[in-house]
Amino acid sequence: MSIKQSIKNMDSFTHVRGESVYVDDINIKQGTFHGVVFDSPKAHGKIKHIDYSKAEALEGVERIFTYKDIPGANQIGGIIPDEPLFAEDEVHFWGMPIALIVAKSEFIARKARALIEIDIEELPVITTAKEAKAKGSFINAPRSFSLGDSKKAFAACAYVFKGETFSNGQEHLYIETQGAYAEPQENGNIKITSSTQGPTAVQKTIAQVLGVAMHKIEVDVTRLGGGFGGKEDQATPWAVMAALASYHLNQSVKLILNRHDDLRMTGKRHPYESSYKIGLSKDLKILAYEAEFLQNSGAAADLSPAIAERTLFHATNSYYVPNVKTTVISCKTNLPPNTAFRGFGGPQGMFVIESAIARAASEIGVSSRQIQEVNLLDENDTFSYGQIAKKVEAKNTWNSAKSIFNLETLERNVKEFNEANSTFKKGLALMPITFGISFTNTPMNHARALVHVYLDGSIGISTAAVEMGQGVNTKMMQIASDVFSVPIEKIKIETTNTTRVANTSPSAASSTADLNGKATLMACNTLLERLVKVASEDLNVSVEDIKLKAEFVYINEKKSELSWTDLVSKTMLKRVALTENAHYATPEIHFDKTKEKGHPFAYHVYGTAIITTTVDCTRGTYEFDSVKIVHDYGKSMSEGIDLGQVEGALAQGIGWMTMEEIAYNDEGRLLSNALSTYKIPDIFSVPKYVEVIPVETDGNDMAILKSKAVGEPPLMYGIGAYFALQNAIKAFNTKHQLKFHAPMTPEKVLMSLYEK
Ligand code: LUZ
Ligand code: MOS
Repeated sequence: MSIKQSIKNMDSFTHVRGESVYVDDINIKQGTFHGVVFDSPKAHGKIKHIDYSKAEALEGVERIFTYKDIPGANQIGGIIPDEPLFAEDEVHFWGMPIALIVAKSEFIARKARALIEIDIEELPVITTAKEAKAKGSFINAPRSFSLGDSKKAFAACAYVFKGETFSNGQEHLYIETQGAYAEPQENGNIKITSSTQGPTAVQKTIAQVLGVAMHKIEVDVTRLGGGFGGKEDQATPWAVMAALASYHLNQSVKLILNRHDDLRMTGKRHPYESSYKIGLSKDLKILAYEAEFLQNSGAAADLSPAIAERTLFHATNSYYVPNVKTTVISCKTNLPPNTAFRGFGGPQGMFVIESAIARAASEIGVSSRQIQEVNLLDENDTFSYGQIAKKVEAKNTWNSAKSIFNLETLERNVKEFNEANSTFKKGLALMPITFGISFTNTPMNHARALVHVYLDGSIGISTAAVEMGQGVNTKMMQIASDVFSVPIEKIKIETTNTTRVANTSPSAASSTADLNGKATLMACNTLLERLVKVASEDLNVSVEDIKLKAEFVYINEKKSELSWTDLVSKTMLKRVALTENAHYATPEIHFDKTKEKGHPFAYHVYGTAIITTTVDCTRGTYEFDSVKIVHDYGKSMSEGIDLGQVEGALAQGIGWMTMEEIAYNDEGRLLSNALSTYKIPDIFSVPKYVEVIPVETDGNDMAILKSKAVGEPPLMYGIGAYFALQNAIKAFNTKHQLKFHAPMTPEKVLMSLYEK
C-alpha cells in the first residue's frame, strides 16, 4: 500500500534532466536522409500537372517519392480503406500528402518543396457537416441507438424543447510533433522508431504499403511527448513514408513534421453540429430525449465511425432517460480526416444533453442543477445500448461534491457577489460525468505482457502499453514490484516493440493500464508461483507457508535465509523458466451491432465537478475561480499520477470549451495554423484553484488492482466551464438568448453580454 501512495512518475527523473529520448533525439546513423512532405495547397481538386524538376535538381535532394513508388497498396485506411498514403489524381483536403522529398538535410528538403509546381483544377469544397449532409456526402451509413419509445413519450411530457448546438474541433498539440525514423536492416527488413500510440497499426500499414510480410517490419516506441488520440491512427502515414524511402534507398530516413506542417496536415477532434429534442415531466424528470449528431469527419474515415459510435454511447451522460433515440451521421468534408481525441466523441455527445438541460432549465425557470439532480443514473438503470448500470457512483459523487464543497455556500457567494457587483459577474455550474471503459469495438480489448526475471534478480517487462506521459510505465512497475516484493529499482519497463509484444491494440480508450496491467499481473503471478515452488522445495516447507517480502523469502511470516536473488538463481539452476508471457482479454463484454445492444463496457467511471467563473463584463474576459471535483478513481494505485491525469484532462476540457478555436476558411485552408492564432490554456488561464477528492468506493475488479481508468473521463468536467460562463452572462444580461456554440471565447462572451 505504501508504494501506491508515494509513487512518483518514474519518467520524471529523465524528463527534468532533459534526458528522455523522443524520436528527434535518437542518435541517427551516418548517411541518414531527411524527409519533408509535399502536400496539397488546395482542399479539393483534380491534379492536372506536377513539375518536380526544379526540386529534383536542387543540390542535396536525393529523390522524391510519389504514389508511383509504392510497391504494395497506396492505402492507409484503418476501419474503411478510403485513404491513400499519397494523392494520385485528386486531392481531398488542404494538407493532403502528395509526395515525400528526401534530401541530405531537412533544410534542403524544405527548400526543394518550395520549388515544386502544381496545377490543380479546383472542385467545390465542403467544410461543414451540414453542407455535407445536404449534398449527401457521407463516410458510411448512419447509426442509431434507441430505448423505449421517444415519440410516444414526448406526447406525455409537460415540457418539450428543441434546439441546435455546435462544438468545434480541437488541436491535439502534443509537444512532440508527428515523426518517425526508419533504419534498413539486413534482408530487406526495416526497423521504425515511431511516435505512435499504435505500433501494430504502423507495422501492419507499412507491410501493406510496401507489400511485404509484417515480420519484416519492427516498430519500436520509447515514449511519446503526448498523444491525446492524435497518434492513435495519424502517426501512421509519416512512419510509412519514412519506411518507403528507406526501402528504396537502403538508407536510414528521418521524417519529423515541424509544427506548421503538423497543424496543417493532421486531423483534430471532430466538430459536431447537432440538434436535440428533450421532454420533461412537471417534476423535471427527463422522459424523452432525441438527438441527431452531424460529425464533421473530414476527407476520409480514419477512426470516425468508432468515434461516432462513442457519441451515441455517451449521449445521455450521467442521466437515466427511459426513452431515447439518437442518431449519428459521419459527414465527409474537405478537411483533414478528423481523428481520436481524448474522450473520442463522448464529450461531443455530452455537450448536447447538457445544452438541452440548460435550455430546458432556462425556459422552465429553474436551475440546470435541479434538472441534473433528479435525473442522475441509479443502480440497475438501463443505458440506451442495453447495458445495465452497476456499481453506479453518479449520485454518490454528486451528493459528495455538494456536501464536501458546501454547494449552498458556494451558490450563496455567487448570488451575493452578483448583487454587489455590476461590472463583474460570477457563474457556477455542476458537471456530472459518466464514461464507459473498454474499446467499444470488443475484439480490441486484449493485451499481452512478456516478463523476464534475469539471473541477478532484476526484472524486464515488455507490454503493448505506450508511455505518452500518462504514467503507464510507472503503473506497470508498481504491479511487478507488488507481486515480487522487490523495489521499483529492480524493474525496467522496456520499449514498446512489435517483435516482443505482437498484434496489439493501440494505447487508447483509457484502457492501457487496465489491459496491459492485467496481463503484467498474470505473467508476474505465474512466475511467482514457480519461484514459490522452488523456495518450498529448497526450504522444505509447503508452498502455502511461503511468502516473498522485502527481497526475502518468509516462512510463516518469519524471515528465512533465502534472498530474492538466491531464489532466482536457484530457480535457474533447476532449469525452471524465468520468463512468462501472459495474455489478457476483458471478460464479460460484448456488443451486437445489428441490434445496437449489449454490454460493451467493463465498467464506468463517474464524477461531479463544480465550476465557478468570474466574467469581466466590460471586456468579456473571464477567469475560472475554482473547480472542485469528486472523482471516481476506484481505489487509486498511483494517486499522484491519477491526480495529474485529472488536472491535465480538466485543463484540456476547459480549453476545448472556452478558448481553443480552430478556424478553416471557406476554401478549406486552416487559419489557426500557428500558436499565435490557436490558443491553448496556459498557466494564466487554468483555474486558479483545483481540488479533487476521491469518492468513497470499493473500486471495481475489472479495473487493474481496483484502480479505475483515468485518462479520458475527467476531460468532460471541462464542459461545465461553458455553462458556468453562460450563467455569469445571464446574471449580467437577462435578455441573453442561450446559445450552445462552443468554444465560448471572450469575443462571444462580450457579444452575449451586450446582445439585446
Ligand atoms: N479508440 C478506439 C478509442 O479505437 N476505440 C475506442 O473505443 C476508444 N475510446 C476512447 C478512446 N480511443
Ligand atoms: Mo484515444 S482518444 O487515443 O484514447
